Amino acid sequence: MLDLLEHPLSPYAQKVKIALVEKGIDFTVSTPNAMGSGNTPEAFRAANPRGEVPVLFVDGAPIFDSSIILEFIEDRFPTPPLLPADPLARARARMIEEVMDTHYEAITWGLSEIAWFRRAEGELAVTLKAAAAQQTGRLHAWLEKQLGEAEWLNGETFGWADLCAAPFVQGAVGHGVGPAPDSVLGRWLDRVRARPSAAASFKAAADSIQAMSAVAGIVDAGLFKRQYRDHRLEWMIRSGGMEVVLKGLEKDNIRFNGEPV
Ligand SMILES: N[C@@H](CCC(=O)N[C@@H](CS)C(=O)NCC(=O)O)C(=O)O
Repeated sequence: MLDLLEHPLSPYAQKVKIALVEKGIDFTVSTPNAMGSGNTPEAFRAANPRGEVPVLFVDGAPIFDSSIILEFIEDRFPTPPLLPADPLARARARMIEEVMDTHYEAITWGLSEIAWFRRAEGELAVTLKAAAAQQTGRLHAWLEKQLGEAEWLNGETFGWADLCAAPFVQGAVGHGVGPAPDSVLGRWLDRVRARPSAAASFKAAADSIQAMSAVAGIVDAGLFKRQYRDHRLEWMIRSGGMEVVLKGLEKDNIRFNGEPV
């Protein structure tokens, strides 16, 4: 029995959902109460000390971190394989995953902080958004290099590298910094969108965006503490948003990583 704790907008959770659907595996989904607030239920934090989704429960045993969950899924359900057969191609797929999880996600997270949580307005918002557009532009060029002449980032068939990149690139489209639709990467994204696994995940994300219009006030009141962690924190500082971090600390509406206990 597989039960996934997730949030539809989490690109990390989307990686896992797309993988499970591609493999034809049944699973349930639910979202922890107060997700993203820093005040999630004790039972959830016991399953993942970082208080993050996704968490996959396998007959009740929790696995956290999307990369570790994907490795588990591939080990436990090897058919159809999502990783290519060739060791070098497997390493390439995992490198793409790492770049998306760290560099790319930090940018779309930063744009969410501005769009949904109203961390920056006026000139500061313009500066941060311009930095994000430049950074995603460079990463799209890098992804196009990885794609080369192939149809999929994973090689000949859709797989690991594609499902690890697509939720993040789709998120960037929502923030207005996606690849041009007629570019090599834009056409790859269209091919991904045509797959039922990705289409279902992207639809669930789009359906849940509306709820985000209500969250800025809750953050401002300090009731919702956003997680400023590793690459995300670095993105905010190096893109010009040091004052966002300082204000968040002052207002006590940001937090850092939880620790394993
Ligand atoms: N390295 C983790 C990152 C997961 C992550 O950052 N999840 C976010 C949602 S996109 C989260 O749950 N953050 C907790 C919070 O916002 O309170 C993974 O790959 O699963």
